[in-house]
Amino acid sequence: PTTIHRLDYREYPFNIENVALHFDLHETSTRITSTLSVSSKENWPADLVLNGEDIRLVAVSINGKALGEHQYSLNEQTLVVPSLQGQFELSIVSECNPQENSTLMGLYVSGNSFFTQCEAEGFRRITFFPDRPDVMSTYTVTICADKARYPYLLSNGNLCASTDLPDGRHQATWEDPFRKPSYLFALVAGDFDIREKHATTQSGREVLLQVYSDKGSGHQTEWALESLENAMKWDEARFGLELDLDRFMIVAVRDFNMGAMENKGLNIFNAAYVLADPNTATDANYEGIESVIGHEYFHNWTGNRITCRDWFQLSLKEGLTVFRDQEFSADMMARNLDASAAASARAIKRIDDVTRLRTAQFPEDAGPMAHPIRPESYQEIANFYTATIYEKGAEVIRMQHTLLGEEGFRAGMDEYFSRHDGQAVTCDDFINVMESVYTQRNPGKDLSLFRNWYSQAGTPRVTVQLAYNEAQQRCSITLSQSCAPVGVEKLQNGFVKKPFHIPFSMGFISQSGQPLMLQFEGRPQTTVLLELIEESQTWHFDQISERPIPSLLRDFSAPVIVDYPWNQQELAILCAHDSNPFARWEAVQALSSNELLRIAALLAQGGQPELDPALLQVWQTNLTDPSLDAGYRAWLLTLPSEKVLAERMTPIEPVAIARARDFVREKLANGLLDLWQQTLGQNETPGRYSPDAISAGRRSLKNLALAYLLSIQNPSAIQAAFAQYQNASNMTDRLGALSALVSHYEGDERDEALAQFYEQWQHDPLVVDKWFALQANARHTNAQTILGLMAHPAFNLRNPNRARSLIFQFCINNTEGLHKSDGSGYAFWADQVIALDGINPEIAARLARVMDNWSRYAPALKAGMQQALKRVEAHPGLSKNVFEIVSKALN
Ligand code: B3K
Ligand code: ZN
Repeated sequence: PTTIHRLDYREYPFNIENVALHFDLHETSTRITSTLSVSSKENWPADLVLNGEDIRLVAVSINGKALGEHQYSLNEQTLVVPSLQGQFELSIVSECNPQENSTLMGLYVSGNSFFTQCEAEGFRRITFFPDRPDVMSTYTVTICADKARYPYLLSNGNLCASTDLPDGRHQATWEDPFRKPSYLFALVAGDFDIREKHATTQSGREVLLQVYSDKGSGHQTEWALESLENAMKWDEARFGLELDLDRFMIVAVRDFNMGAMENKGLNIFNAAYVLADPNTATDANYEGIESVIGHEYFHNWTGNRITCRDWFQLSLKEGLTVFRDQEFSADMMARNLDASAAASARAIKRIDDVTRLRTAQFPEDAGPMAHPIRPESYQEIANFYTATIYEKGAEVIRMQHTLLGEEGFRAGMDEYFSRHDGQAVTCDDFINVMESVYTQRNPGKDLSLFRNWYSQAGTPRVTVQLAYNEAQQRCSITLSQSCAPVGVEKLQNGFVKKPFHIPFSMGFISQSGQPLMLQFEGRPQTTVLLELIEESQTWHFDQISERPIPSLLRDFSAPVIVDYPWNQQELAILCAHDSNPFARWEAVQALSSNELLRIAALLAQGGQPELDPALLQVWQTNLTDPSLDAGYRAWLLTLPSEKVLAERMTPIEPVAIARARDFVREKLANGLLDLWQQTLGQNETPGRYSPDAISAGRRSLKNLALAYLLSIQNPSAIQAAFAQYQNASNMTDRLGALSALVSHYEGDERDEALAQFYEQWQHDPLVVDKWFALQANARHTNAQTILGLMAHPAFNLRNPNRARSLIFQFCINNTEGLHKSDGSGYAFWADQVIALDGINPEIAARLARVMDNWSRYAPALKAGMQQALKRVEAHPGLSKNVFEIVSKALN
């Protein structure tokens, strides 16, 4: 496979002003006629290179004259018409087979409808075209199809004509007035339920918002439509950005490779991020829907109006749009709350996002796929829709927000649109704009070192030293940064890493738990923002009357790992008193991680652990502190995940980590039995279901208490769990109870409940996914169990949601099942990667990444993982998607 390098970018030599597409839709053979108005950029001839994959060329003509086979060259990937110059009209007729398209890229059939997915390189599976984001054109699309089966024919922009045709067919023509790259093209044809609403934009234009979903699922789209309207209002209020089309459509599809896609005016969504009602969707589902609907809607400006010059710039739109959706969710969660509840709602959102970063991105940044948020090279771009591009990309934008402040950041965004609207640009263009605002507001300072966040991979480590001089009443803080080479950086000779510009937010807490006032930059503050730009820098704080406890990296002001040797007593004070809710949670994480890792190490050597009473004390304080909201309390009382702990263990002993968590969970359950029981009873949410932050927080705390109590097989809690399962009025409670039972209880009633759950919900695919996922994650589930479930009539490997709910859940989350010492988990993984690769390489490559960090595991496991990787690598006919992942892992 060839490697594509960022520095090899060359402009496309032609402009394509307009694209007229005509689709004659048939399930097994769709004919597409594409007419392009082309003009050369230069005054000399150039080859016209068009991408095309898995499609059959029928005819090519220029200005109406058919080209003979000797006038072009065609291979598996490209159609080249040599030596063209000036202005001309190019017409291409081609055919594809949507029914047989299991890759879900290009044009495909799902259920009884047609859908498209073009980002990143799917348009070339529809027609021959320069399928790259810097070629921007206006599109006119005509769709013809059988009217009875496909009454709705949708594409981007505005509907301008529709007519009936002979033979029961009909056609519709859509025009998108905005220039766009091919990856934003979309087409949908089928029969749907529609929920719609007229809304007025801030400038007073009336727009139509629509949500299309499977026949019979229209009652599940209320939340999606509400979220869409909220997103529209939010982008106006926070960024002054208004919807630029007369209509905005969202269509839900059951077969989809990822979450959703921001096609201009016609977003196509995985049904999992659209459909919800209280009985079938959990609080987490409601939150996910709001955030993904926001994300895709926000792309209209950050992605569509201003797009990427090339795919190396992917984080330009993704990092920025994730930052925007995170802020949207935080604002939505904090809406209508008093100041303190709003602060904890925001902290919860931040904790959630940081947890995702630590679970998915930190390991990526330490492994064979490590790459900067603007990668230097790739073999398959589909493999680079990563946590680094998205989540770390969002952190890099957030740091700019922190350095510029809300107002400065908004000024920068305004300037970005005024300079680049309608263009395909680079990350450098973005940072140049932000730097112009930063320098204006901070004369003499610039963002030159900040740019290293775009060019270097790896998670920097910031080591903190504190020196206190009692006589001078002065406390000095020294920050030192380091970041070892990772991924491809290790292969580059003489590669030297440059320092990062790190905004480091911190405060001091007194020994009695009070926040200390610091004199900094001429004013008193309890939280200060230090800007670390050198390898090591020291700051002095005066009038500090006692040795303080530092509260570090407040609100996670930079995506780094902090090293500071707090002792357990200092941590305990922070755990109970830090006035920054995020940092308080961090202290609990630090304290409990230390304890869990100590116990895991002991267990790995066959030792007998004891629980440090300090941990029990912290849990007790946080269970009873009356100032805490339920949702925030739930986060404080949740043990760090296996994945977060694994990042701190060398070599990784996954089963010891799992056992240590069991041990600590049981101790905390037994030691605080009454408090857990009270918590269970005090957090009911009677009345009509609402997904708001306060109610969702109560449910999460209650279900957490239930899980603790079931971990020790507490008899009354088992009864309570069955009662909750039977009587639940919403899916969060029903699933909370069932999952506590499935994870911790072995009795027959467990299987009865599972069977009953399936019986009741078998008609709803998203609930059936939950049913598979529960079992994939259950204790005692092994590869054999999963193979058994794969034989269930409801299982279908071709449906990505189903594959994810069973196979991915098992391989990603079921530590003990995957790492079975007989190697059965690894063999299962290899078999499934190979099977999926024959169907859908993009999905197969995602599963392949499970083994990324194999070399960091304990020797006995590592050998088995390597062997499984080698088996996949040697499989004949492997896709370039999977090949890139496994070959990099083995390198
Ligand atoms: N931009 C799409 C992702 C497309 C991924 C294709 N492999 C969804 C999003 O980030 O909004
Ligand atoms: Zn996106």
